[in-house]
Amino acid sequence: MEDKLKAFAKELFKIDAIKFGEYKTKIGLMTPVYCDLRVIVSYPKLLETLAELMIWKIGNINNYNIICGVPYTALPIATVVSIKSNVSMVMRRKEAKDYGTKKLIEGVFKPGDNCLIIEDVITSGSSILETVKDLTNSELKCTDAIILLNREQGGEAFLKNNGIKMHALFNLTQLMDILQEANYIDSLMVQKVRDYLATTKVDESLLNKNVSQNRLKMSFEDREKLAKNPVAKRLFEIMRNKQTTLCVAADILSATDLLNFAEAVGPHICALKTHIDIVEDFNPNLIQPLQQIADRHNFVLFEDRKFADIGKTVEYQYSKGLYSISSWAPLVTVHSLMGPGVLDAIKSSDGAKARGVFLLAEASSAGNLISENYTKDTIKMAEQYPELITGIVCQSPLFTNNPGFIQLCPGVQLENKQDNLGQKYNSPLTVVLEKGADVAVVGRGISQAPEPAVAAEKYKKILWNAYLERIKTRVD
Ligand code: 6AU
Repeated sequence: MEDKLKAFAKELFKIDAIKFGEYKTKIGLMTPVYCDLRVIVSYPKLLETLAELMIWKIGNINNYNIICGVPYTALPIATVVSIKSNVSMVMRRKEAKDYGTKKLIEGVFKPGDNCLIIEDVITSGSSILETVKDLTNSELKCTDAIILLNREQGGEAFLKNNGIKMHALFNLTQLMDILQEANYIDSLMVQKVRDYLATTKVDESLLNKNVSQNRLKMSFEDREKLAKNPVAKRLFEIMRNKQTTLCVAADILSATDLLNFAEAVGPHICALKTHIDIVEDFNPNLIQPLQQIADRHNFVLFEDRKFADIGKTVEYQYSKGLYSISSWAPLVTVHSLMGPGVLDAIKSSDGAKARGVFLLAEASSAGNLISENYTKDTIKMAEQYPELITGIVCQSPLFTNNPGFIQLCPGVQLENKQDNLGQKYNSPLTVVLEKGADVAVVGRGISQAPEPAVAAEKYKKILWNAYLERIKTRVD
């Protein structure tokens, strides 16, 4: 294969795909060497060789369910790679068509499919990241890109900072060596290109313009600045200060047990989620000591009321009645089912000013009737209320381009995969690394453990390390 690679480099030179002189790159840098792979469509045998070399370089191409070429030059390359490897392809539109479905990604794929990016030349990496942004917005997973030529001008590091590992057939230096050895270029030109590589640096500000804000790769500190809802800001702050993304579900039937439980797990949690209407001996006097515990241990009280009625009724349920939720719970859950009137009701009801909503977009229970469109429309509804919405309750990495929202993921347990009433569980590692959870809700995994405080600490540590792992730049 190494010989094939060398022969291929020489062919590229012969067809003028690699030229020497004075050229301007896409982002405005002058360069003595220019690689124009557009001509390759006129040389089918070479295109075929390029595809074979890429498949060889990437190793196990069957790790990917989908491939995508960066438009436009890499589209024919990706097509041939797809045919040769039998891995299906999607196409990214540069602009969504302004009629019909407005899809940015054409082709058949499933959320979570692993997509390999294909590109001809990398200078800054910005074109690849534009494509990655659209793919991840469509819920495809992108971790690797295969490239014909790395111009060694910072693109590889820039991709790495954004979670993409680059695999290149050649560096510019290697390519120059092959061409010099074949006497296609002289030492003067080689020196000129070497000097150019040593002195040219891609302007960081040009690069940063294109950085995609993928919440899954961002720190809570950075995301806190982008949150518009005051409770989201507070949660981000608590999470990074206490180093915990654990929310416990305190589904406990007695007032005394609830207080004891809150006191025990308090040091390890960012939020305590209640179903206050299940407390058999509920009395409004329960609220004050609960608030004191929350203040002492710095966590948020979160009433999981799942409001789902017309706005006016929700206003009463939220701010009146025995529970007077808005007076003590800064956070509540809401169903999008009944429309935005519910959110308007929460926004305008009496009660404490700093309030936030987790909107339910997906559920952890088997056989739930939530459809893909319902989920998508729920996210859209949330985006209409950035000041009110703390985040989304869901089971998959949605809204990756909206780092100000928090993903809350219930159905988390180490011991069991399900209960006997349809609840489904994932492990803490899975929910953070695969499902996109920022905050994980653990109920019975902690409340029914022999020592809830010990269990809470254990979950806290696993979840926090998984978060650190997720935002870490890939170094391999
Ligand atoms: O860990 P568990 O199964 O003991 O408790 C899970 C908690 C319960 C549910 O009411 C809640 O999480 N929940 C939610 C929430 C938070 O709204 C949504 C969902 O889809 N699944 C789920 O279990 O208190």
